[in-house]
Amino acid sequence: MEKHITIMGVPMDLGQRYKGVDLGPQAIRYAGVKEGLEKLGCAVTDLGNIEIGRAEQLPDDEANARNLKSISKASQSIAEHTDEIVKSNRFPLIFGGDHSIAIGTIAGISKHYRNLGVIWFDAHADMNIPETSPSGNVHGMPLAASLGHGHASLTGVYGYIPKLKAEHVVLIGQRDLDEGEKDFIRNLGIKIYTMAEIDRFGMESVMTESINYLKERTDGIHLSFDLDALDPQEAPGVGTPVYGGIHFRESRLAMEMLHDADAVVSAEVVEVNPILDSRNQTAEKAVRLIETLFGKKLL
Ligand code: NNH
Ligand code: MN
Ligand code: MN
Ligand code: MN
Repeated sequence: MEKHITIMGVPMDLGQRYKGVDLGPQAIRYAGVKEGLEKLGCAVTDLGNIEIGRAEQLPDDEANARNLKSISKASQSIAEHTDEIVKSNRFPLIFGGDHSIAIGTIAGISKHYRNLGVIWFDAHADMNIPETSPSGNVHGMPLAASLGHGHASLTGVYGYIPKLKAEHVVLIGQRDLDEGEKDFIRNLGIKIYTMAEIDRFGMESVMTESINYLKERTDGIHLSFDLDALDPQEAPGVGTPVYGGIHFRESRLAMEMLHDADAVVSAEVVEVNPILDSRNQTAEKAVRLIETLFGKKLL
């Protein structure tokens, strides 16, 4: 694991309807992420938060993708900043903001890899397109957009399509899939371990399979971690909680295994909303997971 880390905060809240997710980066910093990583011997630079423009009232409602143009514009800037971090040979560690930021982060990272892999922890699949989205919220669309599906303002970010191939993606932790997403996952043959598979086979075998699968096919893995992947009893500070989720202990095991696999090249932690949290516990768990990803051991 690259020990030279650049943190970038992306206070994006345009991809969903709750105020407060734009405070996610500050909540994660407050939970001591830089100090924790430095204790592990990492060299950490924090760029602070990048600028996210305001929601412009543009006629994008008929596309069933709220704030489409504003998100598209922000994604371009997110991609540029992320690209710069990769170019400087540092590990991009990005804090959201809602999950729509992944459109930009993956756009900035993927051009540096022949076959970027993605491991996507989430209660949801984020594989909607405007035609299938039940909500019109763009944070439910970033994985589809990265695969080249959806509105051109999202798929075309940073000038190339697609950013990812379907066979280079693994989804973990899902328990709330929309009908259009289910069809999409089946038709594209996407590798997915829903909560049912985690319950049946255990996180260890799910991660062993996922890591082997991605290592065989890709030249680097981007970790996209939506905190709503965790059970809301343990991580209440998210806008769209779904019960029956991953326990903190299982997620820590997953991060231990990703550390040991030594294949993760970039990471983002998204959807932390401190306004909906209690005592910043969701951000604190996020920080414990990040530390584990970078090699913190219990003994
Ligand atoms: N699938 C739903 C939608 O598209 C919910 C998405 N919400 C998320 N995704 N938090 O991670 O609106
Ligand atoms: Mn998500
Ligand atoms: Mn989610
Ligand atoms: Mn180590």
